[in-house]
Amino acid sequence: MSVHPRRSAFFAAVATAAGLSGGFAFAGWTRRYIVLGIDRIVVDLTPAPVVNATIRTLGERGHLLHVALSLAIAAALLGGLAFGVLVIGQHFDLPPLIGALGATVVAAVLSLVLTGAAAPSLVLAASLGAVVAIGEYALAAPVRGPDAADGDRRRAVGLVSAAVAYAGLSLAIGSTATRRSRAIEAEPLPERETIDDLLAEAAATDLEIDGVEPPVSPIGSFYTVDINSAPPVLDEAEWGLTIRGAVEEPVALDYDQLRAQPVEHRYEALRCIGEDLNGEQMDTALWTGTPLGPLLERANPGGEYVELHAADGYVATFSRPYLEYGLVAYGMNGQVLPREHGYPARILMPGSWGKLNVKWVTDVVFVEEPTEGYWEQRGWNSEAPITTVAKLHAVNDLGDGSIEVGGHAYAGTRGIDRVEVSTDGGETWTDAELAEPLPGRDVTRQWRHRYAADDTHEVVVRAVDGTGQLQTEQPRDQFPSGAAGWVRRTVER
Ligand SMILES: Nc1nc2c(c(=O)[nH]1)N[C@H]1C(S)=C(S)[C@@H](COP(=O)(O)O)O[C@H]1N2
Ligand SMILES: [Mo]
Repeated sequence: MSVHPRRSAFFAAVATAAGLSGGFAFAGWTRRYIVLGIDRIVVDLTPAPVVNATIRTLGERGHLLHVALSLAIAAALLGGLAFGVLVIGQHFDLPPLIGALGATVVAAVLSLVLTGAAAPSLVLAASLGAVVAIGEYALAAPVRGPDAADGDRRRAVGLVSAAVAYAGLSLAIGSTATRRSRAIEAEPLPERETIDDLLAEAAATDLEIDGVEPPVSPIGSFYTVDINSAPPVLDEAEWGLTIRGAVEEPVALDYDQLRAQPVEHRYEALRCIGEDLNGEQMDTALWTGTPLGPLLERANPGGEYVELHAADGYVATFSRPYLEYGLVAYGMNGQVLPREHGYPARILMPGSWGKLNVKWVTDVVFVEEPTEGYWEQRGWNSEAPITTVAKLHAVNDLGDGSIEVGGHAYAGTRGIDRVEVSTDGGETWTDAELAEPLPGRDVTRQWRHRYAADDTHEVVVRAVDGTGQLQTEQPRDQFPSGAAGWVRRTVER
């Protein structure tokens, strides 16, 4: 029998769309979806120079790039499979359904291997197989007669319309599945009144500058940075934390035991070492958890270096003193820690870049010799001191000829003493107004400055940290130790 490559490609494309839709309907945007299974491998295999160049040029949007690539790979694999069985079926004149069955089995196995999730894999495979079957029948029994071309087109349009409807429905169902996967059923946080008081206290320090985040970032606008494109969905009943390795007495805690430890509420900032100097990956939250110190005392570690392991395959490494004021956090801004930020628990360590603050943490492992974590293997410096920065996030025209500029300043545990603003490109400097500091060792601080201006001018901002050290003027790229320099912006008049 003759082979119809173009018509086979058409059916293969529709089968692919149906498969990817069906799989999404069941899995949602989670690891159970084939695209994210592939994404993990793509991220793992991407060479460090490419990862670092992407962070530098695209920042957070870099995610879109590898997600798009993973989607393309998934489509190529499924499309190639569907096309292959259709062509082979025609070539060898196989009875219909043989190819559909084969495609279904292979797609199911492929998806299962990539995601470990049976149900979404079956729905994906069955959706793909169904369209392959339709293709097999259509290719085996082409419409004949004078209206053949018209009949073909009508069938094609019908099939595409059905596929589009199926995709739309899958998208809707899949979004619900995504939302459901993010939901958490855990005991609400204790000491509700204390938390509310602390949140109110933070809100009271807000300078309320248009375009500048409040002192404590709401959960929805607190940045996220992950090596994966969807958070792992962990079950608190199966989760546990161990402190082990070079310790005298290994410690193991399950979720209930963690929640039964002494409670601490703490304002603490996180900032990603990969962010632009004036980037948005810097936020403060109010965290609830238990101090790591007493747990470490129980373990009595001998090793001088630490590895933190997490359920998403992430590892952070650093030397032991960082842990001294560590917190095992299970709450954020009065909520049970959201999945995006590490549910069931994450470690927070004052004075460290965001990347050491491991989410979905499972093991604290003490070792005798330094080892390399996920980002260290890619060339980043795990113990680089946090650079001092004053960000310029808002330039507001107040309408009466005056201008308001503002943002947040941060210097890790050194704190912020002063922020200086220049409105003449750095010739002269004025002290900015500072928000009352949040009571915390490692927090961001809002600043604001208002002035009159008639002409176009350049605003420059710089901070002085708690040790009296002025923010370095010398610009530096984020790789490998964090961005430095002064933020400048031309204001047009
Ligand atoms: N398990 C795990 N922990 C992690 C990461 C990760 O990818 N996996 N990313 C790190 C990085 S690079 C940063 S900047 C912070 C971001 O924390 P957030 O997403 O809660 O803001 O988490 C850190 N902890
Ligand atoms: Mo980061």
